[in-house]
Amino acid sequence: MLPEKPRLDDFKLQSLAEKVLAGERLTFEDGVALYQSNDLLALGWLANYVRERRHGKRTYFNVNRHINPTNVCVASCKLCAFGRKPDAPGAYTMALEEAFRIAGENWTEAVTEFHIVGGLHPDLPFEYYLDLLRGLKERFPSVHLKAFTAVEIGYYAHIAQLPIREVLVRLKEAGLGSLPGGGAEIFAPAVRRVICDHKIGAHAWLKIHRTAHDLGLHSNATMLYGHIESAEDRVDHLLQLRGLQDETRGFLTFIPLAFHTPNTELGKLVEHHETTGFMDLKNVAVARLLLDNFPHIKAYWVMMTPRVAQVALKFGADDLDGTVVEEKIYHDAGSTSPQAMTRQQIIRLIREAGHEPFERDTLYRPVTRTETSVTVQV
Ligand code: V47
Repeated sequence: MLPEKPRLDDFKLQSLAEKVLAGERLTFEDGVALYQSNDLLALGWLANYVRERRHGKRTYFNVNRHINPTNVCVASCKLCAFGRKPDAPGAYTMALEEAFRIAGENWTEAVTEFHIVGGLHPDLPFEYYLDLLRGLKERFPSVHLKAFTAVEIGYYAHIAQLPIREVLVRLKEAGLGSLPGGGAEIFAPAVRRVICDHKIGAHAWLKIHRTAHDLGLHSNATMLYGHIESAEDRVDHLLQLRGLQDETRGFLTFIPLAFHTPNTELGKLVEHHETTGFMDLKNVAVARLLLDNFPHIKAYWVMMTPRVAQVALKFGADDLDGTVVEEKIYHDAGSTSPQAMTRQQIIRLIREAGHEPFERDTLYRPVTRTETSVTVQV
């Protein structure tokens, strides 16, 4: 049983706490007040209250594999350590057969999702991405393809000279199941100009997700924090996401992403090398409180380390993504988290937090397993 009220050390949170307990929507000013408060335990209590109201002690996880078909990218975003120019050391582009081979490496039936994202390649035609999806579907028909950020979709529209809707329709026909949440970064134009000048802006990012939702595709959303953004920029970002979700109900999960400085240009503009545990947990809690229409908040352990991600389950997060075989984007930016976790390791983190592990597919449908088979309950 939850106590009726949180213990508040920061009395400025009083009226805000009352709103949360009453299930009322928080405002922009409330969001800024949450970020300005150092009463992390009160924020955590409130976020956990909302989390338990929705999900009880259930914590979701999935078994997925990341595939990054190319790191060659025409953009030169200051935040990124992954992208390379075509002739730079370490640049790679997978032939389709290679991508299919990597997808199947150490293959187990347990995998229910491929998470596919890559650079904006100057020479690959749109057909490459369609063939990639078709080939994966042919070889792994039961696996959900969560592929291509809105930034990539916008780029394909540009190279193929097609409207966004048409690009999404063709990708869906080829096997696309949903869109991941990357590329959102921070919507505020002044920040975007510095950290990812070459990416589509907020309006285009939101339009692509709106169109995907309209076509019946679900998607996720992210926010990159811990660089040059202000509390106001973060709240603005979250409320723009909340606004679109009010319209479409197409988002499944929000994932706060902590900026990793190593090997990035942006790293030279910030004072610290990494975000703190306090900052990571605060972002999870504020997201849970402001995004009242998002079903799920994900603690992405690759980004926040398994230790902090586990604690985040008490600060508003209800989802631990995932087994994540071979993550590259964060590891190129110096992440010291492991490259993968087993199902058993994830289940242990969840159980130790006193929660019930709930294996899901990408669309949060339950996955049940016997010794020999895997079933997604539709
Ligand atoms: O958009 C890139 C971020 C994102 C760095 O939808 C960096 O389920 C920190 O979106 N430091 C890609 N962040 C990852 C992503 C994601 C991850 C997990 C699950 C889902 C999902 C989506 O990674 C990029 C960018 O915001 N990123 N470089 C960096 N140096």
